[in-house]
Amino acid sequence: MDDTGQGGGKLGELFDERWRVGPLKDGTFRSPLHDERIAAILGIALGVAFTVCFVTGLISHVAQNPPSWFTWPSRPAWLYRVTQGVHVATGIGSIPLLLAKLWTVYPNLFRWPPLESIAHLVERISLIPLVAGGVFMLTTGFMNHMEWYPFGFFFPVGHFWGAWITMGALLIHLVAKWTVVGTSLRRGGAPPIERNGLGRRGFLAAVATAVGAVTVATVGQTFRPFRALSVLAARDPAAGVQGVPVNKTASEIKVLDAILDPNWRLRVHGAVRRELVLSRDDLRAMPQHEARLTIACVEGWSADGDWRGVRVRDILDLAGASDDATVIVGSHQRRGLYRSSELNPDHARDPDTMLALELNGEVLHVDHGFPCRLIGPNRPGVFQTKWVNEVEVL
Ligand code: HEM
Ligand SMILES: Nc1nc2c(c(=O)[nH]1)N[C@H]1C(S)=C(S)[C@@H](COP(=O)(O)O)O[C@H]1N2
Ligand SMILES: [Mo]
Repeated sequence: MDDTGQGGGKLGELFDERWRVGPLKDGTFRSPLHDERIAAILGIALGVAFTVCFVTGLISHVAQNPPSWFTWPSRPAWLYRVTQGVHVATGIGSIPLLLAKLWTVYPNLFRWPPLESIAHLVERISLIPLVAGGVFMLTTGFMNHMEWYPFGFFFPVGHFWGAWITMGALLIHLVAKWTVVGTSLRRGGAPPIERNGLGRRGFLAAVATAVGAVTVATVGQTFRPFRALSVLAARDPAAGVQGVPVNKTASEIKVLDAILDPNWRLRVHGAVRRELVLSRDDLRAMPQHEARLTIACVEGWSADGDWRGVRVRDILDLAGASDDATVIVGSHQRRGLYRSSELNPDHARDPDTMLALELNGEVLHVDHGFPCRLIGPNRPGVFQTKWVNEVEVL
């Protein structure tokens, strides 16, 4: 790098030239691609990508853990699908960006002198949470999207706190590098060309191509026009019984006996004027509603289906629940976070929120939640509870 060996600050004088061995020697890193301007351009791209990830990640967080002053709306119906699809796509696209950036700047680890000033020390230390955080976010995010959970912590909690640490370190880094980025972008000049090698433009074009390639090869999991190109995606949004992927099957969750019981009933209770106990025939005898709605899984895939069933609000009216009631929809599943979900009044009263009995013209498959499952607009997939047997009005 052209700023190595300046030796300016006070701390720099503490380092004896005799310690300058191995990669610390001048001229170890010859590629002109270890370049400030490339680092600046990749840094800006990563800053934008991480900010998009952070904002869309926080949206997913408040959709799933709404603070008391906030209600996640049921409209627009496509909102969560888009924010979470963008989150995972931007995150995956950041992987080649981060690798390229780290490669470009790693010779700085061997800068001489290693430290120049207290400000330099602080800036160096802030790189630890930045690099570790960036790598942690992209690896845990990617593993989660691949449905691979080898780590011993609950993914969203680690990923959530990792995001704050990473973004904090990114902010410090941005302040520290602001002037350098400005000058190196203005300086322009002839791009460095290594003899027989890749120039600056070529290198950036290669990185952009890699970002484009991983995006095109994965985004079809949520963006249907790219489905045929989606060779690297964790999910094919059209592969699954009744044309919709299945996350957890009925036999995995061990609900088959309960849902196939001829005496199956749906119980509606809590703050209601009449408790209801409804059979499948009772539900089929109620007015049936149809809507095309999306399963938008938090893990980044999404799929549409034509759903048919009973509106939740019709069930609430039949039971005499109040208009502004919050509702818990429970299932036969015994354990696990996703065995039930909450409907805020907006979702409970939405004309498309229903207990579906059919999917794409067929009786709901056991793996999609037979006899009935919750489906509504703009809900994270984890809240589209399957194998519903209980509606509790709060
Ligand atoms: C390869 C890159 C990434 C992938 C594939 C990815 C994937 C995911 C997934 C699947 C979730 C949903 C978790 C859940 O609710 O179960 C999520 C949530 C989140 N992500 Fe990422 N992510 C990536 C990178 C990032 C980055 C770079 C940031 C921020 C700098 C970030 C911030 C967040 C936040 C704040 C949440 C919400 C966590 C919560 O609900 O508490 N992600 N991400
Ligand atoms: N009872 C129950 N409902 C559940 C789940 C679950 O594990 N248990 N998984 C959820 C998740 S994570 C998603 S993405 C959707 C998937 O629905 P599908 O299998 O019909 O596509 O169901 C949701 N409903
Ligand atoms: Mo999901």
